[in-house]
Amino acid sequence: MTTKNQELAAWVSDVAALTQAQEIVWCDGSEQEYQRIVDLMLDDGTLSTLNQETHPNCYLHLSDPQDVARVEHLTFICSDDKATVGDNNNWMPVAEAKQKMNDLYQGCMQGRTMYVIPYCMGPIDSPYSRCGVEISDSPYVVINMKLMTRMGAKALARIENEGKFVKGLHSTGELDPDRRFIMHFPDELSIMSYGSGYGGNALLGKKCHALRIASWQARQEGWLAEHMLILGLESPEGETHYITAAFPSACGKTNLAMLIPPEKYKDWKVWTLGDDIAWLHMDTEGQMRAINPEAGYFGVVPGTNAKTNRNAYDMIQQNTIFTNVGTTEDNQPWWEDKKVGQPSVNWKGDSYNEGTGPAAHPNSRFTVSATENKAYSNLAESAEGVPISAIVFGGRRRELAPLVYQAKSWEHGVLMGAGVASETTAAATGEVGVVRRDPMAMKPFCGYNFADYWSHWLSFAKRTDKLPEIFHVNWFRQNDDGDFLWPGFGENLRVLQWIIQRCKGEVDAKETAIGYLPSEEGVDIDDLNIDPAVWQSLTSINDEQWRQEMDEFGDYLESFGDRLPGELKRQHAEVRAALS
Ligand code: OXD
Ligand code: MN
Repeated sequence: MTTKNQELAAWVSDVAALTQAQEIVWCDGSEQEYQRIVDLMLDDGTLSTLNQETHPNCYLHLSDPQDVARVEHLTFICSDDKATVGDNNNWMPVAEAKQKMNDLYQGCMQGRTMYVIPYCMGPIDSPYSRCGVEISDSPYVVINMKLMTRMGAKALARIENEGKFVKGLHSTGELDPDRRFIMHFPDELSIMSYGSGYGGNALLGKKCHALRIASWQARQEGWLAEHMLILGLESPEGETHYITAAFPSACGKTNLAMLIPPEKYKDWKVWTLGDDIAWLHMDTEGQMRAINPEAGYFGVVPGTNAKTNRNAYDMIQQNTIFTNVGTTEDNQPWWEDKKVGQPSVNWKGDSYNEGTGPAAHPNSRFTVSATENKAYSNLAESAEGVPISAIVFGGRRRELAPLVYQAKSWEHGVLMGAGVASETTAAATGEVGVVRRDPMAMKPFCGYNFADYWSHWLSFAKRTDKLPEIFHVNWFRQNDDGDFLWPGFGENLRVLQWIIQRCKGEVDAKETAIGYLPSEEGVDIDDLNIDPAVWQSLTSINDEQWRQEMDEFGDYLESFGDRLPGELKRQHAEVRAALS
């Protein structure tokens, strides 16, 4: 296979010359190709077979122990205007970054196969979808891209028709952390990644294209590229509302997107459209619609069990690539909190001993096609996407943020999103458990200055009067002993139900300085045995703590200087004044 697209053909041959690849393989995305590459990896030991009786077509990949997460400190946005990139990103001038990367790529694929991977982010026939081509020397990338995107011949055909695509060049290099960079060139829609084979650093369709580059394009073209799940909530009467929700990495987006209603709500149904990324467009009627650009899940494994997420647990029993989990004596995948089986080998391939660290790396992952999910909505394949009723922001906060509250307006909702802060997780290298500001859960992913990004969000208010309602949730409140105050998981449905009732104007709420909170009877918790004092603290605010929070948040906003939209300042001042 080659291509009719001159630009693509020329780029492929330039890269082959630069990297001195031994062979070029154009990926067609077929099942046979997938199997062929799996077999090749089984042969060279970069993949191993898991127990095929219990886990048919499941494989295990153990990454380099120094390459287990996204590397935010080595991730750069390169454009000649530093101010446009903003202090929320690492910045490098284009020429310097290109020089650095071209030096690294020089001859890096000698003796290796260079795969050309055309892919489409979003349904292949959707006007909202965008295509890209990743060139990579990693077979692991090829099989993951096959599960995560619409990859291969159909994507190439669309590229040849449209003529426009994002260019992503990736080499695992030597996997040396000192020779590792993830560079983005939004002005020319290109990405260069070197030195890591892991997830978001290497599967360039995901964070690099669908968020960092896409957020830049979205600003220019009037839409939003967001770190959000998309779900449909169907009532017993058969009415479905669609919700998007933004949470920082490893804060339960996959669990929420696949929620199984508790017994009391068994006639309700949650449909999954996406678990990580949403592209939001306004249609000609002024309705915001969402598509999921991805076609599969790259989910965090630890904690997934039959109780916490039955759908995900069932989904990963077959046709799944596991990365960095442990294994049992009989070669089944094993991870902390799986609740069944015992580990015998850990994620480094060594025999497992209690007290020498977890069996599965905390950021170990499953890669699986979305079609394996029983709750997958066929509307995820629809070209026009789904209409969004509510946008939910959330973070992992031990204290402060109530279980749920609603913004008073779109503009106030933008402030709420900008105010997201969360405890860090193992999804990125660095300290875990420290609260950091993570506006719209986009801190690692917004490809341009947050101040301009907030202006862009605010601008939607002028375009339509049918915008979604905005909410904030916090499933992670704890008492002094570290116990969670809210049961979470399936019970979160009760909060989603309140959210939809609020969107429909069916239920009253308490007005507070920070937004509308559930009134006494607002959320159905009758059968949950929650102590009234606990419920009271989940659904009220501590003015003193909030004053402090708003002051810190205000300082953070001020750090964006003159670019900070006046409207956001006004919204902040209003909330702060109401707390005084
Ligand atoms: C992810 C992440 O992998 O956010 O989705 O890190
Ligand atoms: Mn994510």
